[in-house]
Amino acid sequence: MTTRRDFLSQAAAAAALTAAPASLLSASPPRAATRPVVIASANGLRGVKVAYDRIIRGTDTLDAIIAGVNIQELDAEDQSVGIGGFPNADGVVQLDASCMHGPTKRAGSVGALEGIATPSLVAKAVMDYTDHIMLVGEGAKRFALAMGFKEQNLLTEKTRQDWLRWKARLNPNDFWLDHDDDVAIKYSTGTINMNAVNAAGDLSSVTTTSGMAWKIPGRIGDSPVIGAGQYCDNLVGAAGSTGRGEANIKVCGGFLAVEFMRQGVAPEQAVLKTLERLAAMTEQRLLRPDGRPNFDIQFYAVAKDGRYAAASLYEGASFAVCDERGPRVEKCAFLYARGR
Ligand code: SD4
Repeated sequence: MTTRRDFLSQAAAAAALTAAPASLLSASPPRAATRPVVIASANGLRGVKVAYDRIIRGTDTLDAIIAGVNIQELDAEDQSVGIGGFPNADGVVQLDASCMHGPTKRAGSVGALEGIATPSLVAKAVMDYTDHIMLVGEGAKRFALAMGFKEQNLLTEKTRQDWLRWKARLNPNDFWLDHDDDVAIKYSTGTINMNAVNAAGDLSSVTTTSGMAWKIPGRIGDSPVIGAGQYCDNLVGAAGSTGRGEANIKVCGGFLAVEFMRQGVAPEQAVLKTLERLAAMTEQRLLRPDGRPNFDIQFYAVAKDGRYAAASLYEGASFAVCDERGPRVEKCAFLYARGR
């Protein structure tokens, strides 16, 4: 039997449904932040502190997080980003990056950029100085040089040696001799994604990477794809990803995580639901016998009100965060427990 109270709440729900088209854009967006927060992939621990300190001093959120990721781009020891990043199959370092600035609703991106150590800044230059959003390859490099960026050799001796080992072991019947077989090549998973919100609730996001080690020349991953590698909507939140880019591109994961938050879903559930979609979209050849993906990937999200979260397909990943409690590493939520 329908009571008067049931009837009234059903009527209210029906009225809300009637209003659906408008609410699709504005459905319960989180309130403005009361406290600034910067979150990043785990390799961004130094960067989140730099970005947070700048935001507190009034620096724009995008300028602040780009300063944060520049630390990894210029660190030759980080083999997943900028100088020292793993090269492609030809031994050439090709970098991808993209950024979004919430308050101005603008975005910039570069793909397969060679010879410039800070692709995040080139992506921002595309955003600031052109009517385009994405430049790739030779055109991206010419643009960067015209904007005053300096060309340099991004291949360090360490990454060249790793590439040589990979190449020599590719095929036992080629003309390359295998050496030092006892040396394991370190396949670091890397890339840096960073997202921030300031006290006014303004948001930005950036992702920068050298992409997959030994990729086919010209391959572009998710990092420079707006809506995949990162996405930001100043009404709602920002999100980004590290891990297997090919999997992320198919679900537009950065965008999807922000869309879940737009619907009122909390950041942790938003990134977990994004991972669920990604797992469901994984093709058969990439599934383990137990039906789970045979790769890992992470999503990071911050809401306009300062709530934040990160999640990984598999247990064990961590991420970096900085707020009024200082910089620290926290554990990612996960979809699948290890060993189960
Ligand atoms: C890519 N998503 O190019 C990047 C790689 C990455 O940890 O994040 N590795 O697919």
